[in-house]
Amino acid sequence: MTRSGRRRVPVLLALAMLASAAGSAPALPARPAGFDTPHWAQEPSAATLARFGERSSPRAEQLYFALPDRFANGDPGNDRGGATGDRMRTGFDPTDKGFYHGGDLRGVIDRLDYIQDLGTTAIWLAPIFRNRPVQGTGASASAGYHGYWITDFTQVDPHFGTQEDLAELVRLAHGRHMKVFLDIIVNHTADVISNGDQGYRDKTDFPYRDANGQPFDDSNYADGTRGFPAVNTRSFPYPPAFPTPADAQAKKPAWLNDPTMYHNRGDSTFAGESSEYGDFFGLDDLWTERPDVVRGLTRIYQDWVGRAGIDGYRIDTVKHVDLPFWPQFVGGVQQRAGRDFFMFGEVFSADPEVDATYVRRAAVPRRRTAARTAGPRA
Ligand SMILES: [Ca+2]
Ligand SMILES: [Ca+2]
Ligand SMILES: [Ca+2]
Repeated sequence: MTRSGRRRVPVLLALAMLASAAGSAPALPARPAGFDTPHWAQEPSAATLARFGERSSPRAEQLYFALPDRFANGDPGNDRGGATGDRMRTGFDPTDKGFYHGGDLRGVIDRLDYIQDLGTTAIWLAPIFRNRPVQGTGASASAGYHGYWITDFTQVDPHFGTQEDLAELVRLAHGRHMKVFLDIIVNHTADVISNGDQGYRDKTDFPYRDANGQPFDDSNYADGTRGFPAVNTRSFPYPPAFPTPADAQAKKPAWLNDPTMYHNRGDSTFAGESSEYGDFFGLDDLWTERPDVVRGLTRIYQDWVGRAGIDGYRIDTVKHVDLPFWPQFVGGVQQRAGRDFFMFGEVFSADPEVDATYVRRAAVPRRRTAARTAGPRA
C-alpha cells in the first residue's frame, strides 16, 4: 500500500531468505514447527546480508505483478461491480486514473500466453478482495481499483469477477506450470471508522485503558500467551465512531465491525511508534497485538488457501505490523496450507538490516528447495 492509494514502485523484500539467531532481541512467540536453525554464529553485518540478497537461484521464481483493473478487460459486464449510478457509486470511470478502468480476472485468463511468454513462472495478483468502491469526496475522491481498501475479506470484488474466475485462473496457470500468489493485507481495512483524528496520539501520553479505566501496555500481550484485558470504546485515545449506520455493518467477517479491534490513535506520521500504531491516511489500522485480531486474520487467510488453490501470499505493509504478530500468523497459515506455502512481503526500506529483521525475527518462511541452492551454508 502506498500513500493516497496510488502505487509507487515498492521496495520489495523477498522474505524467502534464511533465518539467523534472534540474538539479544526481545522474546518473540515460538517459531512455527520446522523453522530453520540459525546459519550465522552471530548477528550478520549489513554487508553480509546484502550479499546474500544478491545471490540468485536457478530455482527462483520470475514474478509478474498484475494489477487486474489495469491489465485487460475480459468482461465489460462487471465494469461497474454490479452497482448502478454514477462513478461515486460504481467506482468506474476509465477517463480518470483514480477510478476503475474495467480490467478483471477474465482479462488475465485470456492473456496467459502473453504473461508466460515474458518468462513468468509466478503471477502475483494485486488484492482481489472486495473493496469500498470509492473513498473521499470532491477532488480527493478515488476508487479502490488497486484493491488495497478491503471491506469484505471473504469475497472477490465483483469488479474483478468471481471466486470461480479466480479458481479457473489458478487451474489454468498451474496447467502451464505457473504459480499464483495473492496479495494480502493484515495491517488495515478500508477507511470506515472515523475517530476525530487530530494527529497521532502516542502510548505514553494516551495509554490504552481496560474496561475498568486502568492503563495497560498492549505490547505485553502481543505474543498471545496472556489473556488480553477487556476493553471498550472508551479504551482509546480517540473514541471510534461510524459516520453512518450502514458503516457499522460494512465489513466482513463480522468481527471487523467491532471498532475496538483497531488501534484508534490517529494517522501515522510514518516515524517511531506511529509506524505500527497509526492509521495509513485514515485506513482503519487493526489492533494486531490483540489475540482476537491475530486469530481472525489468520482464519481469513487460512480459508483462502482452500478456496482458491493458490501457491502463496505476498503480504502488504509488513513493516507496519508488530513483529510478534508474524510467527503466530505464519504458523496458522502453514498449519492449513503446509510448510511449503510460500510467503513474501513488502518492507518499504532500502536498509538490509531493517529488511532482514522481518525475515530473521518475524519467522516468515523461506522455501526449502530454493534455500538449498541459494543459502549461505558454509
Ligand atoms: Ca471488466
Ligand atoms: Ca499497523
Ligand atoms: Ca479511519
